[in-house]
Amino acid sequence: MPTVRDASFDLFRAQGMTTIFGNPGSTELPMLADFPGDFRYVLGLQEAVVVGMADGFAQASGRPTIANLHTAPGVGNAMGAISTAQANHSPVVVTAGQQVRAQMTMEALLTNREATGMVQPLVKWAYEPPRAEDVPLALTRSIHMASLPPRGPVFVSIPMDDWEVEVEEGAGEALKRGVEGRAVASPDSVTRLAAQLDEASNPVLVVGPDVDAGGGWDTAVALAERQRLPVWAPPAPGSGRIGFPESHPNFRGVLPPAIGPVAQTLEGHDLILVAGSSVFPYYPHIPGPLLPEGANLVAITSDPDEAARAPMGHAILADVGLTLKALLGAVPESSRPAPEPSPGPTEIPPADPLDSSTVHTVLAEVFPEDGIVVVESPASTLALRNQLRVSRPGGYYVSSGGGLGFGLAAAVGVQLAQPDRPVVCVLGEGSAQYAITGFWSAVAYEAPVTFLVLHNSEYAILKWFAEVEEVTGAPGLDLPGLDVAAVAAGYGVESRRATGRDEVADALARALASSKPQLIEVPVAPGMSLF
Ligand SMILES: Cc1ncc(C[n+]2csc(CCOP(=O)(O)OP(=O)(O)O)c2C)c(N)n1
Repeated sequence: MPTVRDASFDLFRAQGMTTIFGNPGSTELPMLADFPGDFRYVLGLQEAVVVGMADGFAQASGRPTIANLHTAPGVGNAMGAISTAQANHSPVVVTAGQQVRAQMTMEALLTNREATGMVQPLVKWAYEPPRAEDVPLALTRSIHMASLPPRGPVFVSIPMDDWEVEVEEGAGEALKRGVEGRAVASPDSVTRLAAQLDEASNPVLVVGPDVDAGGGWDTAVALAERQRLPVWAPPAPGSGRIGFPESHPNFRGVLPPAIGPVAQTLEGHDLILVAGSSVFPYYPHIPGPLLPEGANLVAITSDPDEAARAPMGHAILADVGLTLKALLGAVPESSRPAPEPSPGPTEIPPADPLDSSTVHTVLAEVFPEDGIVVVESPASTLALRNQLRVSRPGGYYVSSGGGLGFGLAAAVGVQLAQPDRPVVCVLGEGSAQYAITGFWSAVAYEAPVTFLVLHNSEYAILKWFAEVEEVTGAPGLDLPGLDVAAVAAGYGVESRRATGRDEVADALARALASSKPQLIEVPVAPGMSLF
């Protein structure tokens, strides 16, 4: 009979999971023995980076992706990144080594004493198989759990002496299984929603990250056009992908991230249709009415938790892309007047020294049509959205959970999953530190990411929050003396500093044309950039 290792790698192969992200320790080496030639192992130098790269790869490939970690301390290092993968609805299959079964009860060195409990709230399913023979079935189950809606990370702990054990007869059957989970809303609810939409006098559409993840981009555009809907993106900090072209004339902008301001922004609309977003990823607590006076809200989501926890409105639990398609087929061409054309990017007056908004106008000029931007630049995310107007599916990734350390690592994973699309990773110099070793993986695996680091020598967003929260005298908000270009060069990334518009434009164009990772660090004025 095949060993657990052979059966598991056959499973990974059958599921198209031949790229494995990992950081190995002694407890993982037995899994990696005689590593098959048709697999690619992508080494991350710290576990948070391993999971961040796997998250980016999983989202950009649309496929479940393995992140193999080192027993308790390795899983511990990765917890923030696993929580981000959960917020991102990213199907990351986290596996970790464990002490041999004979030494677990005596808790020999490197035993993860409560492997499943450790990650429990951050994953859809956490498991340590009771017998070695069960490992391949546990991995099969974990892959299906990660891939079924709502997608998300799972965890399997595998004792290191399991890999050589032979599986039982018939074990192969389970490994061949497929599981499908995209379910459209019932015909009744589609008909009701279609009538509600068509009869509304001033409806509006809010298009969230799961529209992109679920392949609903074109349908959302067609629905907005047929029903003459103005379109908003959900609040930026909790919304990891863009589901609607931001250069489209119907696109109005990004909703503000607080209760009162959202209702104010949507004032005058009688129906708010939300697709593929939680309702809503608010952050600062600015109280107010949840909805404008007299408005109804209907949300389509594939996440039962999102559906249940919303503080207002009605929710339809179903595949977002398929349900939008059914809705599109059920509504007529509307005779409402077309929404006011989008105001387009805000004009930015020349700034010396450069500010982040100006840098984003330069980025917009050189950004390739099929480019992908991965963003972790908290004080300039809105300016980037305003200037860049991302308008291709799979073109934008940001951490949905608000945790830093995603951007740099995810950009490497996204680039490995999409080798033919240019990837630009925009980082604050503070954010870059949370996944700094990702530079090494970009070089080692020849991921030609263009890293654009906006260096303002501070945690600008936290200074802004301090004002909102009326906090004065907080320490730890300044970042003097960092040199990201020098650190990246130490990892082998070709790095330069650029000041002035033309120098930045030239450096970006050269980096985008390069087949190697490149970094451009730009000193920018402190403070928030909103446009
Ligand atoms: C894991 C984690 N730790 C801390 C924070 C808090 N935090 C949010 S934004 C921020 C500052 C980021 O600084 P930088 O990347 O330089 O961006 P800027 O605010 O200057 O645009 C920090 C520390 C966080 N979001 N996640």
